Amino acid sequence: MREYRSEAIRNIAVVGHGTSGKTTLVDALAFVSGSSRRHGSIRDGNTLTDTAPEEVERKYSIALGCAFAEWKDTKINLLDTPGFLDFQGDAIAGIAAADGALVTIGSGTGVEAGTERMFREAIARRDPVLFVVAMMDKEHADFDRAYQSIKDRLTAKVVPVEIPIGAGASFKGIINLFTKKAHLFTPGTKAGEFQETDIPASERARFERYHAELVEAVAATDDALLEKFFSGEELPGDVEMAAMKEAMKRQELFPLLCCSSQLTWGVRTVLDFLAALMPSAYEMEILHAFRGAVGERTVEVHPSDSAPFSALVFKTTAEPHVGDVSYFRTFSGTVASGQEVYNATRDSAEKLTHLAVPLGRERVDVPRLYPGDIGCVAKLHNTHTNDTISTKAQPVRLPQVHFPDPLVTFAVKAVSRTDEERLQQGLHRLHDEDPTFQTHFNTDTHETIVGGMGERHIEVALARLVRQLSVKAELTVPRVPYRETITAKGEGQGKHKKQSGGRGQFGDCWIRMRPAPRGSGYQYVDAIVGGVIPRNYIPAVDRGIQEAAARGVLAGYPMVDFIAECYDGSYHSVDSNEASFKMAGIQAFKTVAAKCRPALLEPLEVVEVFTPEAYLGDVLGDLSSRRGHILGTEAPDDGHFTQVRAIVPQAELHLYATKLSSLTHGRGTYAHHFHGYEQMPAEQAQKVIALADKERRDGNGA
Ligand SMILES: Nc1nc2c(ncn2[C@@H]2O[C@H](COP(=O)(O)OP(=O)(O)OP(=O)(O)O)[C@@H](O)[C@H]2O)c(=O)[nH]1
Ligand SMILES: [Mg+2]
Repeated sequence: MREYRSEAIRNIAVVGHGTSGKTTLVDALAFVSGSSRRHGSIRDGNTLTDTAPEEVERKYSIALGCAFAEWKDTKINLLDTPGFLDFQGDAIAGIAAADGALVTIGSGTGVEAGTERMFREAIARRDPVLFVVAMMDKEHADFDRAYQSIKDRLTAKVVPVEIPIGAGASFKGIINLFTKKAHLFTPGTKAGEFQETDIPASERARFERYHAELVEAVAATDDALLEKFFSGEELPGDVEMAAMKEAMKRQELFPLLCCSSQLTWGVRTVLDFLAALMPSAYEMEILHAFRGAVGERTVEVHPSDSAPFSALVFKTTAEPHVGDVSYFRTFSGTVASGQEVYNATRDSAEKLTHLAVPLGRERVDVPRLYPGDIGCVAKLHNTHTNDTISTKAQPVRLPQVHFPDPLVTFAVKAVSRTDEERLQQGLHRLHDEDPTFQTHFNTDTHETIVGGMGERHIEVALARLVRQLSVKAELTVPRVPYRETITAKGEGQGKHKKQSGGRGQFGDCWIRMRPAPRGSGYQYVDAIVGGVIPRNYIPAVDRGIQEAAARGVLAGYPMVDFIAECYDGSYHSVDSNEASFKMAGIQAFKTVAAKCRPALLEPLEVVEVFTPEAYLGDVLGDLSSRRGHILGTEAPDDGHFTQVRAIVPQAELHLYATKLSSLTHGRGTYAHHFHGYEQMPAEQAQKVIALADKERRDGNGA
C-alpha cells in the first residue's frame, strides 16, 4: 500500500443511533473505493468491522472497528462505532481519535436518542460533522422527513448537498447540488457505478429549491460571498465547496448526504464529499491546538513530520492467536516499523514490530506512518488504552479519552467455585479491552462488583467470558453496604470471667458510648485513672470494641460514628490477660450499643439527570418513588434538556439507567456520585433488619 502524508489523511468517526447503517456504510465505503475486496453485509455476518462472534451473532456492533478507504489520493480512515449506548465507550473513543464525525441517520427513523447523543459529543469536541441519510432504498425511506428531524432536534445549520431521486423501492439516483448533475443507478451495480446525466425534468423544481437553500446557506458564512450572492453573481462550485469546508470547521454548517450502502448507490459521492469537506489531520491542528505534558510541563504537539513522535492508544483488543492489539492515533512525528518507542504513561520501553494499519480484522503492514494516521501493532508489553507512546527523548503524554463512569452494577461470581480465579482474570481482561466495563472487590460487602453502561453491556461481557474462557458467571443485585450507628448515649459493663481448672481468665471494663458526627467513624477514649485497669490491657478493650462494632448489633453491618470511652474496670493479678480484656470489650460494646438506640445508615448518591422537558414530570415522579430528594431542576440554554439534581438512596438505584431510558425513550442520561451516609427511615430499616435476621437463621448471613 502507498504512503499517505498528513495532508492526504482524513480521520472520520462514523457514529449514530443503533442500527442506523454505520457498519454497512463503512463496509461499502471501503469496498467501493477498492480498499476492501469484498462487499459484506450484516445478514451474512461478513462486514469489515463487525468481526467478533458476539457482533456477528447479535447483528449489531459492540466494539470500535477500524478500516480505511483509499479514494483519489486520499486515505479516509473510518472508525465504525457501536450505536447502542451500552457500548458508547467505544463511540467516545472513536470520536476522540478522529478529526470529524459522520453521523448516520436511519432513512425511516430520522434522528433518534443515539444520534442526538453522539452529535453532541462531536460538537463538544469541536469537530466538523457531516450527516448521511443511510438506507435510502429501505421501505419507508423519507429523506425530507429525516432532514426535518435533524433541523428539529439537532441543528438548524444542516443543509443538503445532495438529494435523492426516489426513495425505498423506487430509489434510483442522487442529485449533487454542487455539480448540478444527477447520478442514476441501475440494478446490478456492483460498486456504486453510475450514469451521470443532467437533472431530469421531473426533479427540476426540487433541485431548484434545494440548490437555492444551499447557495444561500454557504453565502451566509462569509461576508464576501454574501455580497456576491446579493448582487446575483453565481459562485463556482469549488469556491462554494471551499467555503463550506471552512464553515464546517467552525461548526457553522453541517452538510447532509444520502445513499444506500447495501446497493452501493451514492457511496462514491459520499467518498468524494468526505475527501473534500473533512479536514486533514494537519488542518485540525489549528482547531484543536493539541497539547500534551512532559512531566509537569505543557508542550505543544504539532502534526509535522519532523516533530518528535507521539500517539495515543485509543483501543486495545485481544485477538485470538495474536494477543493484544493496540490501536493508536499518531499526533506528531513519523514512526517506522520496528522502531523503539517509549510509553510515557507507564514509563516503559516498547518496540513497534510489524507496524500496520487496520482494515477490519486484517492488519496491513506499512513501513512508516505520518502524523495524523491511525495504526495498530500487536504484542506491546505494557501498553493500555489511553497510554501515550512517544520517544524517550520527548516523553510526552497526550490528553486521554474521557470514558464515562458505569451506570449499572451487579455482583458477580463464578457458577463453579473452581472458576473463581479465571473469572477474576477474565473480568480484568474485559476492562483492558473496554474501559467502561469496570470491576472491583467491595470489601464492605465481600462481593466482586462489575459495572457497565447498561444491562446489555454486562450481558455481552459475560457471554464473552463463556466463549473465551469457558467461565460461567452469575449476576446478583449488589448488596447495599449499610452501616449502623447509635443515636443516644449509654454506658455499661463488659465482664469476662472463666474458671475452668488451671489458670483462669478475667477481664472487666465499663464503657460509655455516645454518637459522633456523620463520617467521623470511630474514636476510643481512654479515661482510666488510678490503674483500675493496667495500662497494657486498655488497648485490648479498644480492639474488642472494634471487632464487635464491625459486626454491628442490628443487622450485621459495621457500626460507625460513635465514641467509646473506657472509664472503669477491674483486674485479677493472676487471671487477667489481653485476650480476656478484649472479650470484656466485646461484651461491653454489645451491652451498651444495644442501649444507645442503634439505627441503620444507608449510602446516598447525588444523581444528575438530563431529560427532554417533555419527560420531566415522569422523571421527577420516578425519583420520588425511589425516595429521592429533589435538589432542583435547571433548564439549560438550548431549551432541549432539563437537568434534575437529586439525592437518592443507593438501594433504590439498581438498574435506574434502564428505567430512565424507558421513561425518556432512550434520550435521558444521568451521572451519579457518592454523597454520604444518612439514617434510614424506620420502615425501610425494619425491612433490612428482618432480611438480615432471616439470612442469619438460614445460615448464610453476610
Ligand atoms: N435496505 C437496506 N438495509 C440496510 C442498509 N444499510 C444497512 N442496512 C441494514 O440495517 C441494519 C443495521 O445496519 P448496520 O450497518 O448494522 O447498522 P449500525 O449503525 O452499524 O448498527 P449498530 O452497530 O448496532 O449501531 C442491518 O440489518 C443492515 O443490513 C441499506 O443501505 N439498505
Ligand atoms: Mg454497527
